[in-house]
Amino acid sequence: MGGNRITRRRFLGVSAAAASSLTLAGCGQFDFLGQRDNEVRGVLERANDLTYRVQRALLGDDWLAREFSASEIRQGQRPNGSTDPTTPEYMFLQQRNFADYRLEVGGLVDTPMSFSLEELRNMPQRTQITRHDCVEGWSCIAKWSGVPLAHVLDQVRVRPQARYVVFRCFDNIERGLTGDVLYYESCDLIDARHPQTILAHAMNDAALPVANGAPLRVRIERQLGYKMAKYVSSIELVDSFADIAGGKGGYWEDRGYDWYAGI
Ligand SMILES: Nc1nc2c(c(=O)[nH]1)N[C@H]1C(S)=C(S)[C@@H](COP(=O)(O)O)O[C@H]1N2
Ligand SMILES: [Mo]
Repeated sequence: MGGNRITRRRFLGVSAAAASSLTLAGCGQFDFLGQRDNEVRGVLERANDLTYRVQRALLGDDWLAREFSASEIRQGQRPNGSTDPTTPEYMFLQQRNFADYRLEVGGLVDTPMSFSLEELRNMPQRTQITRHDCVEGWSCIAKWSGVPLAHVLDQVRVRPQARYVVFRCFDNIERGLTGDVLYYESCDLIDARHPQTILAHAMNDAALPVANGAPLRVRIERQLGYKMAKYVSSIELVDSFADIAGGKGGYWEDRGYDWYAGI
């Protein structure tokens, strides 16, 4: 990677400055934010939006996350969050070693489709050794293999109105009296079509373990760990995620984390 990488920390400085000038100058030159934001939304959320805009503007859409060599894989990928889903749908599939699994892809597409694991494994594959950074402060280098999400999106033909990809997951990250809360995530189409964004079915040269998201999890290598949905059951193309769950685009986002978690 070039010597010009800008870290998230430096961005947050830039975007905090941008956010305060936004407050002073009003929303004049940021009308695209004004359409979605209202007065109640916090400055932090604007700062996150600006982090996103600034990162896109300064770094461009195409830069690749750093890749490592096999000798830099020091330990297994540390499982985090859900590690053993107990929803009936998941346990049923797990019992049969995911032979009946099908990834559903729908929403704003011309041809909704579903794919078996074998079909996904027979598509063009990409393998990459990358570092996973969890917001809790730990990192792991691991090798991931799978089909580029861009390839899957091309099969179903994404409609022009689509802006985001939503990943729905099998795992009940919360088990409450009122029912299970399922994990979900989302990204924009720039990250969805990025060459390192893959639907991974293998990790460190073996089938993806249950603890790390079997049978399929997404890798979005330029963002933090919580964006990388495990146990993906379906993919939906949408023009807004305002009406999904808490409306912020992900399980952790609904609980206050940034939607754009660029590293
Ligand atoms: N479905 C689902 N995906 C998830 C999570 C989760 O709890 N459920 N946790 C997230 C978080 S916070 C991290 S750090 C990574 C952990 O991935 P790993 O268990 O393979 O290390 O998965 C992310 N994706
Ligand atoms: Mo995480």
